[in-house]
Amino acid sequence: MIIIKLGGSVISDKTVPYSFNREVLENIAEELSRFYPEESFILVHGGGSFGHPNARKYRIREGLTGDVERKRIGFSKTHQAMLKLNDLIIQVFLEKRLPAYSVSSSSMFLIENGHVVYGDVEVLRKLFENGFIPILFGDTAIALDKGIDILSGDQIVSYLAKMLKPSKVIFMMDVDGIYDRNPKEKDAKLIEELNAEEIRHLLKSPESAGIDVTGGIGNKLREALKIAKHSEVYFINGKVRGNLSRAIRGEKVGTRLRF
Ligand code: ATP
Ligand code: IP8
Repeated sequence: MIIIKLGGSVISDKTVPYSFNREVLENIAEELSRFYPEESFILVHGGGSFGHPNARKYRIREGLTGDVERKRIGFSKTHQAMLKLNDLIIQVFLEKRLPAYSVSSSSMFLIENGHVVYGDVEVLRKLFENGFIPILFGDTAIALDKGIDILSGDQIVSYLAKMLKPSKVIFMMDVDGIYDRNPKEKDAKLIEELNAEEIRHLLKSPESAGIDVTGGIGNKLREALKIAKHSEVYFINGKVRGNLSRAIRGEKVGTRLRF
């Protein structure tokens, strides 16, 4: 079984509200159909320009504080925005005859400090044992510490990997892999292979490595460090046709973690 994280930056333009990269999704679905059903998949997608603007507007990460009535409405609206994005993705898969099946993360997980503390994966296990491709997503979540919060797709991937021990976890992003500094900086170099020590070094020295540890990529690397103890981990550019197939086949592409 392979778990794939579809980055929000791959499926959507984060600067354009409610934008959906349909063509990119069609390519991804086509590539998956070359391997399904011999290989089973679970997909988790990010919020892109559907979830994040709502989460920001209603300050969901601050929890159920302040004007709680407005907060509750915002919590629901953020979830509904994610359902819309999820539906667009599912429709593309169904058109390609792939039995994608939507699973709402907010109905499955309880969180604390942004991490999953409860999540029953049995339904998920049965879904893929019966040939479905479950598609989860970063979502709103009930939080034990502050009532409500946002659960990121990367945290979901990390929890599912711990519970289900997939052979591979593939993070699809809008850049070619992990760089030695922010890829927007001049002279940034792609790192083709990373071991545990090198990841710890990148996370420990954000200035020299140019990695924003509080941002998305730091979180991804921290989670990947845990996942790589039992599964192969790849970071690839999800917008480049053929990359997903290469990672599924275990060929050289993007950044691979070697432990
Ligand atoms: P989401 O988590 O919202 O689904 P995503 O999975 O697409 O989104 P981001 O959190 O946006 O991923 O992280 C990917 C971004 O991180 C890239 O677009 C890149 O610009 C940025 N980034 C910063 N530093 C690095 C680095 N050292 N290596 C690779 N990407 C980096
Ligand atoms: O994009 C966030 O998921 P992520 C989901 O994977 C919401 O961090 C609702 C903003």
